[in-house]
Amino acid sequence: MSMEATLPALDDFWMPFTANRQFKASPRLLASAEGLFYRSVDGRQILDGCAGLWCCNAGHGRAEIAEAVSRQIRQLDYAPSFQMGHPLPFELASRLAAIAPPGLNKLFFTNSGSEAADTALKIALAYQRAIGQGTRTRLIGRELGYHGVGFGGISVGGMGGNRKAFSASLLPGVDHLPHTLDIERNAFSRGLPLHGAERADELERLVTLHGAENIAAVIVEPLSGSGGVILPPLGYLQRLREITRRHGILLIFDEVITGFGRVGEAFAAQRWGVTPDLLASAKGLTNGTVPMGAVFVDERIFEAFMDGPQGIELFHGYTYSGHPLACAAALATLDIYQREGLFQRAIELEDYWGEALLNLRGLPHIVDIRNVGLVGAVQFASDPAGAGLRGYRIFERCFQQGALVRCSGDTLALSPPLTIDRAHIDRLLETLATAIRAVA
Ligand code: PXG
Repeated sequence: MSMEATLPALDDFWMPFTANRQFKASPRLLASAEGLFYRSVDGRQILDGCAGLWCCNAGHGRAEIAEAVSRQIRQLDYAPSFQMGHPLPFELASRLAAIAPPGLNKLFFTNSGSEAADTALKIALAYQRAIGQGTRTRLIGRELGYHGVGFGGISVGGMGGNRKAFSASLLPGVDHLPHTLDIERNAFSRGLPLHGAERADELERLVTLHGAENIAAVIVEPLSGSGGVILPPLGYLQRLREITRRHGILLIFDEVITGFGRVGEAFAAQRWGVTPDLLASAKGLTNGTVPMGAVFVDERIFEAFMDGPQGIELFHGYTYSGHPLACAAALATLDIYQREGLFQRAIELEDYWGEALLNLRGLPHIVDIRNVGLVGAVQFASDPAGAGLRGYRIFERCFQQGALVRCSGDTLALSPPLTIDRAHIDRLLETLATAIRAVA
């Protein structure tokens, strides 16, 4: 029997963020995964250049996680978390508090990055009200930012395509900072770009425009992933921190992508020495195995709620907040990260990775290469026939040649598992170079 004959019909699954008709005409299906590799349904090895979707930081098929989850489902499959509890989320919260940036030691659990981002925004709004700053209702996001797909996330998000169809129903009172992509000044930077910290000063302009007393929070990704791997210029995050603090505005980092070692240290906040008031995470929290998100909250914010009237302090939560299987997966994942020193891995490999990426310079149509930690991006000039075509062609070709990369428009993004080594970095980038030569 041919492999194809065993495949299900593809008609009825409405695929997320996918060109469904194009995909179903020529599907790319993965059947299994182990270590740094996927195996496709037609039996080909695919080197994972994306850690799945930025989430499988410890690589695939980790037996410790599988065993922890399967033990847990037998012991306690589900327990309600409203006015009830079970030990695991408490244990996990303590473990996370121990690796968190200073003071961010209170944890709210969600099931995804979108929910983590929305939860952080809601806590920020409720906090301002709780401390008598109820006029602070505005939220500031950033152009090209991505905070998932909830109404809060797309409102503060800055990717036009994700907002257009919902334009009339976005949150009111949102404004956006400019993004920090500046190819003219920063193309082919090694690590964080030198130019552009002053773009943080746009926040002063928004404060003047709206009044600080009306602004609750600013939310940014320390580095924008989905927007095309846009790095923070040196000093930029420090400046945002200084301005938000001076005006009583909360600073939220969305570290759904940057968390759990992607840029070195546990979080970008630590790598770049800037501590936000709230931090949203997901993805790498469970190595992508069981859906889970977590919001790290500064203890002073938490205490403000605990000082209020007795009763439910925050009217927010999910049926699956602190789900036993997700907690078991996260605890086993943290054990692996710590045992294998994976939060240091992106720092150890950063120079080699950056150098290897920059070696692609000179291949056709490349206008910029960006790298930091174990993140990379190669940006191409758009094909005159249409934006995104060139990026998609290279992505497809890489897959045919045995490497998974991501394309967002004409930018290819790379974020391999932190378990990658130099030989596999070489193999990944050789595959990419071959694809670029063939179809760029
Ligand atoms: N915030 C950030 C910064 C993200 O990158 C989310 C929130 C939403 O997470 P959930 O779990 O709700 O999807 C994300 C998700 C890509 C890509 O290729 C990135 C994401 C998702 C899918 C693709 O850049 N990030």
